[in-house]
Amino acid sequence: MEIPDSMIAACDPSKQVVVLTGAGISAESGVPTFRGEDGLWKRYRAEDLATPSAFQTNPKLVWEWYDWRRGIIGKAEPNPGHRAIAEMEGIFPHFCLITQNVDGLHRRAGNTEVIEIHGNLWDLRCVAEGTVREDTRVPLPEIPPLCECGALLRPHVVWFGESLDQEDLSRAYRLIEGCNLLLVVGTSAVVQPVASFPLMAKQAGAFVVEVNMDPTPISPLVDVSLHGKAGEILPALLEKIREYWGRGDGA
Ligand code: BV8
Repeated sequence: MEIPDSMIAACDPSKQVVVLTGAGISAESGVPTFRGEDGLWKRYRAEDLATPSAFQTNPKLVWEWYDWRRGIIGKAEPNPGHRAIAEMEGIFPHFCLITQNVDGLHRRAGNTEVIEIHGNLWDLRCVAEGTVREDTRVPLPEIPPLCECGALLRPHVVWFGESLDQEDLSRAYRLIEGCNLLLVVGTSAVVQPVASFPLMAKQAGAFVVEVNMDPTPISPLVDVSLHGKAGEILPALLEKIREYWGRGDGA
């Protein structure tokens, strides 16, 4: 896969860089994507399980799905794609990662400037008190888990039909509208409002690059589309940036 020089020139380490990721960045870690043929749970669509009404109706079923996903993610390791994005945080002084993923693998890879805009499935929230605690036990000892107050605990994620955290969203909008370079990795770009971020960045004058196995609805609007596996493309891109712009990490 050829990475055009025009793209490397846009990766100026002095620039404001935003990386936006979706489930595709975790695919090479063995974490099923949502809409791929490996489908998160063949019998159900994510849109039918990751909703407040599904949880209201059958908290046990929704928790079985999340406990199953936590089991897979708990055994997963960050892959070279995650690690390349973690290294980018060290090269670009003005860097932020916005991820739709709830698996926590970017933080495990070393990223600290991260907005987990759809939450994190290792955090549990009391439906009555709103308090949040991290619980990484796999499997959970009881399904559905209960708070000390007796109320249900839910995954601290944003479900379909739920609004995103306002602070996260405002920060993400500021970053998207102020960045010079947006790298969009491994997302089918169908879930709103995040799916509109690439167009917003483009309209604000950013150089937008897509890394995906397949074309997506945003492919016609990006400056460069790199088709292939994120775990292969991102390390190659990082190497080219280092060659073109100097080591960047002081090496
Ligand atoms: C909102 C957390 C305001 C949970 C997720 C009707 C009623 C209510 C709302 C709506 C409605 N109709 C539309 C909406 C809006 C809705 C929406 O967008 N629906 C879609 C389905 C049309 N959005 C919402 O509800 C959002 N809230 O709008 O609030 C509001 C409030 C009330 C009423 C109206 C509006 C909340 C959305 C958040 C949902 N939560 N996750 C959990 O994970 O359990 S979304 C879920 O999808 C994940 O976060 C996931 O990340 C995200 C997006 O999917 P992708 O990450 O893109 O994953 P996908 O599998 O689709 O694609 C993977 C890609 O990777 C593919 O392109 C593939 O080619 C590529 N790939 C694969 N392998 C690789 C690779 N690329 C590179 N390398 C590889 N190796």
